[in-house]
Order: sequence, then C-alpha cells, then structure tokens
Amino acid sequence: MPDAAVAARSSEATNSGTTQQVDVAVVGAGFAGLYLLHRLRKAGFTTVVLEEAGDVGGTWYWNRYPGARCDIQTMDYSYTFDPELDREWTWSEKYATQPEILRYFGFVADRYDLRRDIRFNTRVKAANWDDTSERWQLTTDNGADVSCRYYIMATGCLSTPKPPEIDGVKDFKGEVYFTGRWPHDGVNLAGKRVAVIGTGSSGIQSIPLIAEQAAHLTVFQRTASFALPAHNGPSPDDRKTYFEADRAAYREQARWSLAGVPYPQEMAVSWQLSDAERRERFEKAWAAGDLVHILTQLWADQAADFDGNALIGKLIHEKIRAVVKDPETAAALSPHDHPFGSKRPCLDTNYYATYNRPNVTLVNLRQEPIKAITASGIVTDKRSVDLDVIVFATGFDAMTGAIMAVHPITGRAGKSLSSVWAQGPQTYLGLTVAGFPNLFMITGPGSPSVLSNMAVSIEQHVDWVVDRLAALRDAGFTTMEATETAQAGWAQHMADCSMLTLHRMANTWYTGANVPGKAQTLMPYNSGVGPYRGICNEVVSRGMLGFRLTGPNVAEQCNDGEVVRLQPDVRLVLGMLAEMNLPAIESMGAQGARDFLTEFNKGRPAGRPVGEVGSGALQGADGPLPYRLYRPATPGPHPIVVYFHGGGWVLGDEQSDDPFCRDICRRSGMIVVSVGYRHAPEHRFPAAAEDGYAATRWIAEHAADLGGRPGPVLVAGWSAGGNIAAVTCQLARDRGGPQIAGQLLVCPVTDSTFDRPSYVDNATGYFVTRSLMFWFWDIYCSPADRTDPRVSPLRGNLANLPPAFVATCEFDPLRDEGIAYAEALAAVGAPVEQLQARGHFHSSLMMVDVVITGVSARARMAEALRSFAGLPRKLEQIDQDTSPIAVNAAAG
Ligand code: NA7
Repeated sequence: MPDAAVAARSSEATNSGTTQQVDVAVVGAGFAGLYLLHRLRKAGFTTVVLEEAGDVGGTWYWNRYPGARCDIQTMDYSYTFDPELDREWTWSEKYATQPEILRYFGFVADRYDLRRDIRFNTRVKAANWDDTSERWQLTTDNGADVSCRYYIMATGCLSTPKPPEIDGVKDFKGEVYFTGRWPHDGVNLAGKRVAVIGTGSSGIQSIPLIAEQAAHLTVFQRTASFALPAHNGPSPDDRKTYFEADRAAYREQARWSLAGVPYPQEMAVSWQLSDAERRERFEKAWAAGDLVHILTQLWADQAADFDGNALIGKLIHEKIRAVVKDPETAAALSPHDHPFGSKRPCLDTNYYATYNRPNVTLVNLRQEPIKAITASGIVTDKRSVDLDVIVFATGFDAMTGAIMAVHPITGRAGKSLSSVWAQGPQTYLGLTVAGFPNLFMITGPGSPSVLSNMAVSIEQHVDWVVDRLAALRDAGFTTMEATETAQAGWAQHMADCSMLTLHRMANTWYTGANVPGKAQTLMPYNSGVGPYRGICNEVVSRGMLGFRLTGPNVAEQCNDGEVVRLQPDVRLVLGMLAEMNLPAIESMGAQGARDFLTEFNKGRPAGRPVGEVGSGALQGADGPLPYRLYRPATPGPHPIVVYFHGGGWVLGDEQSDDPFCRDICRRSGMIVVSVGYRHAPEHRFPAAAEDGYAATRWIAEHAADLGGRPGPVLVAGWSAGGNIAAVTCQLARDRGGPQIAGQLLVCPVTDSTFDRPSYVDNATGYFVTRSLMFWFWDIYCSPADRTDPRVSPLRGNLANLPPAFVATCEFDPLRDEGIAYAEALAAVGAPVEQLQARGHFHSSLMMVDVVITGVSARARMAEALRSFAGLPRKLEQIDQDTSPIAVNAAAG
C-alpha cells in the first residue's frame, strides 16, 4: 500500500465495556510514536497511541526554552520512510528551531491523518501483563483503559526531567522554570535577575538569549561542557549537494553509518599527522559547526584513545581563551575533567562570547557549591545571589526514566520492570526485556539511540518491530519474548563495547551518573548504527535467535543463544575480511602468501612512535639474520625482550609485527629485538627453532652493545613465533644458557595434533583456519619430526623453565594447545599466568589500534614482562584505565 493511502484506513479498534481493545498500544506521539502508528496501520494492526501531552511532538512539545534547536542537521533529522514526504518538506535552517520541528510533526500527523488514533492528555498509570489472555492491560488517567496484544514504549530518551536535588527550591519566592517543561506562552525575563543552573545543551542554547533579556544573568556551572559554534543559517552547500545528488543513496548510507549521518570512516591516526595537519582538520571541523563531523572526522583514534582525544580538548581550550576576555572565566569554562565526546558536546550560538557581557556572571560550582536556595535567591559557599527567576537546565533522567518512572510495568510472575532494572537496565538489543513478553522499547537502553542520529535509529527500530509483529501474526504466534541467555549475552556485548570508546570516563547522563543513586552503566550502544542494524538483521536471519515465540496453534519456537560472541571490533574486522572474499592463503603458494602479507600489512595503522627504531644483523644458527630493535624513549639501559614474529614458520619477517613490537616496547619500557629467523620451505625444521635459540644467545651476549641491561633476557612471540620462544626456553635450559627471565607466548603453536576441540570449533571463519595450519606444518616439518620438542614443545621436558605468560584467544584453532601448554607448565610448578581472551581470534591481539578491545590484554602482557624482569608491574599511566581522568570518574 502506498504510504499516502494508509491514512485512509480505519484503525478498527473496538471498545468492550470501558476497555479499548487493540492489537497494539503505543506510548508517546513523538518522532517514534508517529512513525509507529503509520507503519502499524499499514501492516493492518489496530493501534492506539497514548500521549500525555496535548498534541504531537514528544520532546519537542515540551522543550520550548529560548534557543531550543536540534543538534543534528535537520536535513538528517527527518523521516526517510516516504520519499514523497521527504520531498514535500524543506527545512529552512541547518539546525531547525523547536517551533519549526514541531510544525514538521504537525505536518506529518496531518499528512497521514494520525491524530485520530492518538489519545492526547492521557497518561498510562499502570501496565500489567496477563498470562492467561496473553495481553497487556493498561490503566489510563483519562478515558477507557486499554487491552492490547503488544505494548510499545515510544517514550523518548530525554523526556523525564530530573528533579533539581537542591535544598530549598520550594522556599524560593520568585519564578521557577525547567527548560524541559517550558511554559507554552513563553516567559518574560526582561529586566529580571535570572539564574540558570546547568550548562549542558539546554543551558548552552538558552543562556545567550536569556542574557539578552535579563537585567542580570548568573550562570551556575557544575561541569563545563565542550561547545562549538553551530554556524546556523541555511543548510551548508556541501552537505546539500551530496544529499541532492542521490537522496536514496544518501539515506541508505546513513542507515549503515556509525552515527546515522553519512560520513566516511576516518583512517588517519593522530600520531601520523603533524601539528599543522591536525590544526587544519580541527579548524575545518570548527568551521563546519557539526557535531558528527567533529566527533568522527578529525582522526581515527579520537574517540578511543586518551592521547588522541586530549589533542582536541587542548585545541578547544584555545578557542575558549580566544573568545572569553576574563582569563579566570575562560579557565572555568574549559572542560578538563572528561574527554571530548565522552559527555555530549553542545552546539552554541554566541555562548562563550556571552560571558563578556557586563550583565553575565559565571559561578563555578566546583569552587563554591550551592549551599541552598532561599526565599530570595541562591547561596553558595562564597556568595549570596538575589534573584527573581531560577531556570533549571539540569537535564533528564535519561534513557530509563521515561520507561520506568512514568508508570509501573509488570511482566510475567508479577515482576516489575523497576525491580528488574534496579541494578541498571537489562535488555536484549535495547528493544525487549526477558520476562516482559510482547513489550518493546523504541531506542531503549542497549540500542544506539542518543549516540546516533535519532531519526535513523527510530526508523530502524520501528521497522524491525513492525516487521516482526507482522511475521509473528503470519506464522500464528501470539507472544515473543527475549530469553535470559540472549539478554545476558547482550549485556556482555554492551560491556565489551563500552571498552571501545572513552564514554565510560565521564560522569554523564549516558551512564546514569547525573541522577543520584541511579545504577551506572553506559546505556546507549556505542558501536554504531550500521553494525547494530546488521546485528538486528542477523537475529532474524538466524531464526529469531534469542527469542521464544509461542502461539495457540503452533509449536513453540526458541532458537536460544547469544547473537554476538566476538568482541565488537573483532566482529567488524572479521566481517570486513569476509567481505574482501580473499582466496585461501594456502592457495597462494609460499611466495604469493608472503607478497599478500606485505600488501595486507600496508593497510594497517602505522605503529606508534617509540624512542628509536634501528636495525642490524645478528648471528643465527647458520649465518647472519636481520633484526629490528625498538628502544623506549626513557633513559636506559633497559631489559631486552627477544621477539619472534608469527607466520607459520613460512611468512613474515622482523618487521611484520611492527605495531605489536612498538606497543610492547612502549607499554613495558623495554627494548624489543625482533628477529628475522629463517623460513620454510627454503629452510625447514629445525632451522627456525635453531635460529631462535642462536639469536637469543647472541642478543644476550651483546646486550650492552645494544644499549640493553646485561643479564637475563626475556623471550616473546606470537603464533609460530610463540612456538619458537617456548622452544628457545627449553633449549637454553638444556644447552647451558643464555639465562632467560621470562617467556611471553601469544597464541603459541605448542603441539602437532589437530584434534583438540578448538581445532574443530574454530576450523573456519576466523582467518587462521585448520587447513592453513595443515599447510604451515607440511611446509615446515615432515610428519616424522613433528613430535620433536623443538617444534612441539608441549612434548618436551617442562621442568625448570622460566616463568611464563600464555595468552590464548577464544576463537582460534590454536587456543587449546596454548591452554594445554600453560596447564602443563603449571603442573610442573612453573610460575605461569594465563590470559584467555574472550571473543578474540588468532590475530586480534596483534591488531594494535584496530582491535581496541585487545588493549587490556597487551597491558597485562607488558606487566608480566616487567615483573619477569624484576621491575614494578606498572610503567607510568599509559593504560587508559588508569589515566587521571578515569580515576576521577571512578571516584565520582
Ligand atoms: P544535560 O546535558 O544533562 O545538562 C544538565 C546540566 O545541569 C549539566 O551541566 C549538569 O551538571 C547540571 N546539573 C544537573 N544537576 C545539577 C545540580 N544539582 N546542581 C548543579 N548543576 C546541575 O541536560 P540538557 O537538558 O542540557 O541536555 C540534554 C540533552 O538534550 C542534550 O545532550 C541534547 O542531546 C538534547 P553536571 O554535568 O551533571 O555536573
């Protein structure tokens, strides 16, 4: 049915007694509720929308404070489901004002005749699931109660204002306003002494306009926000041209993007760019006045890496100092306690310049907290401010507030949602909750929501839900409920995702930290709308994975499981590799595979700077071998780590694990010497093993010449390199040296059998395959030699070996032989630390600055190396988790 014709359909809701019977009840007539109603009608469901406000608009109905505007370009903050609608409406400005956005919703409501199925001025007081009838029973405060099969919360993420939490508000004799509940007929502030408490988006948008009207404005700031000029006006030409060139393609690109606005993935990392290049990019972003641009387009590590992020903070501080004349005020306005982007940055018009006005005062609550609100004004530790008006721009009980606090929702066995969520929201996909059948949330906690263009996320959720309801109906199912397993898996995935970005390092409404007593967790899904969409689609394509479906005349269906078991970034990397449709490495021949690896490595981020990188030749078992040396920037002499690269004894060289060597050098503060040992098929077993041993001996003997600390060395290696490191320790013990202080084995080959479960479970699909490992073994080692401990160290004598750190990855064919080696070492009393990296594959931990979730594993490896060398486990604070900001955030 064409979209425009849907309006003509009747919703066919029926009333039985005092109860309205519908297929679907929706709460909220904002962006999500309106589209839901349209789509549900189109799919043939009887629907009622219950809305507390007097008209459509949701958050835009309530947020009418001066200066209220969208902070995503309105060209992007629009419905896209109907190209005709898209063409019929043209926004007048880059960031539309609240009245224009409200007019847009009115236009949409009229166009599809939506209001006739919306009950305005109606609040849901309670919602109870009735197991017998398999329906939700809703009690309302206005008119008939509602009985519905499906109950959908389209309540918005920022719609329940947070209480002011300051003593004495009730005592104040003047006027009190909340930005989130601004009077519809406006407020006259002319000639009045006004206070604004709060400097988030609402405060920052309203302060310049309030300052123009008020006799005096005092701004009470607890946390300074990062704000950049919106440069309002018409939509910028570059974006408009891009959009108009192919609207459908533009919209589709937005749907699969990171933030719901089509921007390319930035590839250059901050340390590859000069100061001048970084400044140029920053100035461009500052001039663009676009949050998505500045949050994604500066450099690839800006959102994930503390150092890369801090560069932006400094540049913005400069901008603030350039505008604000009083240095003390400028300093107070400059955020220092959270990474840029970890708290929602704001778009402003003349915000910083407003503080140059004689009638504006900034009170820094970090230095003088509010003691109380009195009858006449606000008292801080240092002053008393007399006021006529107080404006609370103190924000919202975000994400969960509107779902939980508006009314009790009671699911199966009388469990209330607020008790189930007491320790933080638990959802599957941010859409559903186990124990609450047929309940859906649009942009709920656990979905991209506020970390994306809401328009794109809302349409994706609405489409997914309505498509599922239609499919259930067609198959004869009447209930749909997430399983506990699926929900727990999603919680784990959310926790994994939270390690990808710096959001966890700030006290914000993203984490619930703005509401005293609220459980804290990163609530929005931070890994992008495109990947999230892919996961939702995968749930469907895998037979409604993680949902239990029941119906009166059909067999129950439950395909239980977790939709994402890989780390989020590993999932993306493996997805990209799969899309490349590469031929199997073993089909390329040894030289072809080496060429492929060289090309492949060119595409990875350059390793980070270390003090010095040098190269030279050392003496191997049968002639000179090249090496590459990574020296820390700190004064030496440093302990030396002898490193063996991966590549199945066939591929790679002393440079092929360059980013990992740099990372270990930086994190451990030690010299890393990467050895270019000989490869098969030119040099078969035991060439690599003997080279490993000879190189270690040579390096130990030449430690001082290399600038290293004389005495025991350490060995480390990945994959076949881990095999060589392990073998070297056994040979050094048996051949009278050199002394080795510790061994770091990352996904090592330790045995020549292929029958452990990990070889079966992870035989294909995770880049290193069972068949590739067969190929490596065949090239390097004849079957008769494979039980020799110089290639199968697990079969050797494990007594009296140096302490070991063994890292294995869950989705690696080599996982179980690595674990077996660690266990065998432990069994003979060797000190051994194990790290079983959940959700990682064979190459994960090597993919520095690509697989961010490998950071903590590499930090632990470096700590282990340091303890083997007799140094304190922790170097300085290179790890993000121990940065001063993280400590502040943790301390609240
Ligand atoms: P925000 O961004 O949560 O901002 C609220 C502001 O109010 C923020 O500066 C808070 O400081 C401050 N605040 C909150 N409670 C207090 C108390 N008790 N005392 C002093 N200051 C307080 O809400 P907004 O409405 O501005 O923006 C919400 C979103 O809407 C925005 O991101 C856009 O997406 C649209 P704090 O940071 O907690 O120290």
